[in-house]
Amino acid sequence: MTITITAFERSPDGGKGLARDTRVRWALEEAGQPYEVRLVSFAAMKEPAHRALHPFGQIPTYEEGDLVLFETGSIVFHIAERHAGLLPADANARARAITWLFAALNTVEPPILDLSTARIQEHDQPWYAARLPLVQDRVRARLSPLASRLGDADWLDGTFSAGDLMMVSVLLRLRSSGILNDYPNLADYVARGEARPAYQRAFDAQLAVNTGQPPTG
Ligand code: GTB
Repeated sequence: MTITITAFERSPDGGKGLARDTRVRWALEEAGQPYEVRLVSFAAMKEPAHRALHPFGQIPTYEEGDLVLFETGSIVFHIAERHAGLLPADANARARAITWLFAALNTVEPPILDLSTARIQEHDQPWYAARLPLVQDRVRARLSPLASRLGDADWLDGTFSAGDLMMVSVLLRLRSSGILNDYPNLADYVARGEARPAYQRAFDAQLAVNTGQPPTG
């Protein structure tokens, strides 16, 4: 059955892979599933036709036959459940991988988004300089224990899983802040994720949309 996702017609990041269709593309690539992409403009996202797929008028969405999903956590989990490659077979290891997927979205991503919002939207506010260190501290309060838990392991719980896919996707948003440089094992972890052929294919595909160049791979 054809899988169709939606993505920005033009991502505001110009193809750095930070828009959330990249994590869905990555999951589909890891699972070896072909997919189609419908590009939507900011205006079209707020139209009833798109809101029927995504009540909040955002990307990405996921369509597969009668099934329509939104929220990248739910989409990646769905892909991981239906196809091999993103969740271990052992029931307890699987539950732990799902725990990391939730941890990435519920515990690690919120302060990272807050930092991103501060840097992009609040930098000209008179209180920005006073607030920024507080926001950065809240990011560090998540990165320090995450770095301790990862230690010198390649992945968070044995083999690469949907939990790592989501955690790396979330951490990538920090790159421009420079904070990851203070956590070398997390920086290496992100680099390991980015080096995966499935990530490269996903990245190249979204880049092609944003530069008008066909993917090379
Ligand atoms: N919780 C939802 C999920 O995980 O699926 C959040 C979805 C979401 O935030 N979608 C964003 C969107 O549609 C695109 S990814 N925004 C348009 C709108 O709300 O009107 C977030 C994003 C956007 C741009 C960059 N960037 O340019 O760097 C990075 C991330």
